[in-house]
Amino acid sequence: MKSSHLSKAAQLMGLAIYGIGILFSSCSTQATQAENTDVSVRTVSAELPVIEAELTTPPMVPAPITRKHPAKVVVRLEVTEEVKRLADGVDYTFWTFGGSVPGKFIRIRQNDEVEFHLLNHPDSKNPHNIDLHAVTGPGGGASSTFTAPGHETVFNFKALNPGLYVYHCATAPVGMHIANGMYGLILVEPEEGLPAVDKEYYVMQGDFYTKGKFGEAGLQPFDMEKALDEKPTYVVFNGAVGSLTGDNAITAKKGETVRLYVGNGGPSLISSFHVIGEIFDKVYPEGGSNVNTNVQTTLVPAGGAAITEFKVEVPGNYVLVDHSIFRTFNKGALGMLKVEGSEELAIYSGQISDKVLKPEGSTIQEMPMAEAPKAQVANNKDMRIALGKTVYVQNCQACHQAEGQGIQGAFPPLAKSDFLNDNVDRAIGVVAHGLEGQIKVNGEVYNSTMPKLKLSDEQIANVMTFVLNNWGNKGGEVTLKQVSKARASNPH
Ligand code: HEC
Ligand SMILES: [Cu+2]
Repeated sequence: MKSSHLSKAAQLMGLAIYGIGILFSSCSTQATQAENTDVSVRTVSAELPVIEAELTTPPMVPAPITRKHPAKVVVRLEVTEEVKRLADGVDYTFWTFGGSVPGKFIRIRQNDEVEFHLLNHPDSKNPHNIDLHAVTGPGGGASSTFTAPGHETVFNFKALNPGLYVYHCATAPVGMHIANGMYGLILVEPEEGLPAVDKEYYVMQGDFYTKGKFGEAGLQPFDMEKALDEKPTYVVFNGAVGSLTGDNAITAKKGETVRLYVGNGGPSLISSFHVIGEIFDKVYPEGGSNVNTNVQTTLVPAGGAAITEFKVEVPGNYVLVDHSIFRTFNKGALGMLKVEGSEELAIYSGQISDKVLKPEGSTIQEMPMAEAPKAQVANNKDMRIALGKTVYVQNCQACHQAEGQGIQGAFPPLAKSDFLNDNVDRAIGVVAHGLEGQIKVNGEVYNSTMPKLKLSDEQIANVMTFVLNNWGNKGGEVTLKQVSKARASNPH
């Protein structure tokens, strides 16, 4: 980033106020540090018990507070700038509070006095500060915490208001610091505490702006133009595509009550937070003290939060989404809650029947996508299999299912498919062109439509290699040559 670019951006974003705050703070912070090395001198109530705050990495939340009195809580949060995974094959230089995006979860009690230490790792290239929305006072702490690389600043605040609050960096250009992942949540429990629940999790949405398209491989730089236009490339929960799916999914057991502390770092988008297949029994809208009951979707503003609670009565997978739904299925805002337990057929029966209603003259649909994204290039079979798995999860799994088992009568199996194993080139053609009409797979007749997906040759080679090397299929590697040959041949 050139500095001229930054200052232009800062002006465009109307950040003059923050800029001034930072100028003042950088002077005053240095002065206080020089004169006053014992920070506890400035603590208001020296007789309070001193507690070192335990901070957690998302999606975990610190244990509920059981003490019945205020304390002096010492919070130490270290800023880092580090390259981490944004999506499979896609890296990004994140700026973090505590090494994760969102930053570490802070849990305190109303009327606690917090001694807040902001550390900025010596390897950082930029100064940072912190504005905690739980703070009453100018800048929410930003004007007291401007911290150069390798420095540590300290300020105290008293948590007057209970609630769930966002914290974020407020160093110019503020939008860029937030867009790089500098946000997190701080919970100020009311004096009487929150009602006990069985599971608590920390989920925070954020939008990311990369030079490359969604899924474009490599280390992706921040794109200021896209950020100014508020057109994110990625919208994700907990800092990366897939940070709450597969092995990273959050879990509960049937009958448990789950509480989600939901934040939205933005910097730009408002989240329409929803859990598919659940109704929030309770929502504390905007993280405040009121409770709404029986809510389907709750708005979480940029720089805002909400607490949602629901009892999970039926086992299965529940999908966390931003119901501005292209963000979920095309930009990454998809999480998963796995609920274990025995079936609950009286509440949810599962499918009872399925009849085919096929309009006359239906044709193969093309997935609307401008052009296939540039995929990461595989240089051996193992890499093809690994990359192909991502292509499969994103493009095929919805129909052919997680283990390639298909759905009887609707989507043919890819696992042990004779159609596939008997003639791999024909199967590649199916993926390249789509397929319509009657086929027989493992003795079962399918007469349905597979859409033509916009995939690059590289992606098709990867996904077919992945399929061939899983679920009892015959193995082998699909080459780019095979794919381009299949593309050139006539569709069935
Ligand atoms: C929207 C649902 C859908 C998606 C997405 C989809 N398929 Fe299919 N696929 C089908 C249907 C339906 C058929 C059978 C078409 C017919 O009956 O003519 C099929 C057939 C096939 C076949 C041949 C039959 C068999 O079981 O061996 C292969 C191979 C295949 N798909 C692979 C893939 C791959 C790989 C992807 C992802 C890149 C994919 N499909 C994505 C619905 C889908
Ligand atoms: Cu910052």
